[in-house]
Amino acid sequence: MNVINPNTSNSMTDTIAAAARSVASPGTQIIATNPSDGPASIESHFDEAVCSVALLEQVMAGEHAGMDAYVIACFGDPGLLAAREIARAPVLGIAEAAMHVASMIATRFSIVTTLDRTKIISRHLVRNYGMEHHCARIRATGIEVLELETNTDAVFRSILAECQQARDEDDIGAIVLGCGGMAHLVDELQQQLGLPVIDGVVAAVKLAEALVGLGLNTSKAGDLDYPSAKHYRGKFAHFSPPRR
Ligand code: 5HY
Repeated sequence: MNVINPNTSNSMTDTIAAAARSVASPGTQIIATNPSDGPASIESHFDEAVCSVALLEQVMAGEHAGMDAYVIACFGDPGLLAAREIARAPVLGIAEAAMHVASMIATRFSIVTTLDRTKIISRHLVRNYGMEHHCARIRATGIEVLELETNTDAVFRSILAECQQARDEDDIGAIVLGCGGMAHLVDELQQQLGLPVIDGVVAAVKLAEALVGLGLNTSKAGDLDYPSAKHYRGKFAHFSPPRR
């Protein structure tokens, strides 16, 4: 299973890989990667657009290597549908996975994410995934993504504080963490909060295993069929969809 961190932070990929391996079944090999080209962190629509190109190159390479599943380990689920178009194997986004898992164990959840400006990205996903009924509120901590790797004590305290407010004010049964870079904080947060805290990385790994276990691949009937063959020019020529 290829767990792709779409930003270029190797250390964040290590954090994500550790979380993925902590729940992977014995037969599951976690191959954690990140592009070497693109944004160090993804905190805007522009970051998402640019990181998606390198992300799709990783999926193309995975298809040549016969990968059996992919996880897009960024809470914006950037490039998810495009990745599904070029992949035979299942592709899971951590936001989609976390929200679905949360909705199965609680009727309402809140999302606690990084910067205020990224809330709209989560809101679009809540709507796209039909989660408006379950998602009580999207809260931002004001923490930059890469801060998650630096002054951890201060970061942990402010995430905990926002989660406590969500628990005490939002009438919810679970909290969804809004960044792949928060994967290592789940256990401590859950212990201190006394309610389920969902990390999308581990949720996506287990859901991907379930789809593989069911023998299900990305459907090629309809809009997720392979892109029709055509010629891409210039530096994107290698993206030219082949004739099948
Ligand atoms: C993430 N950005 O999971 C998102 C979080 C965010 O680089 N990895 C990133 O703030 O949208």
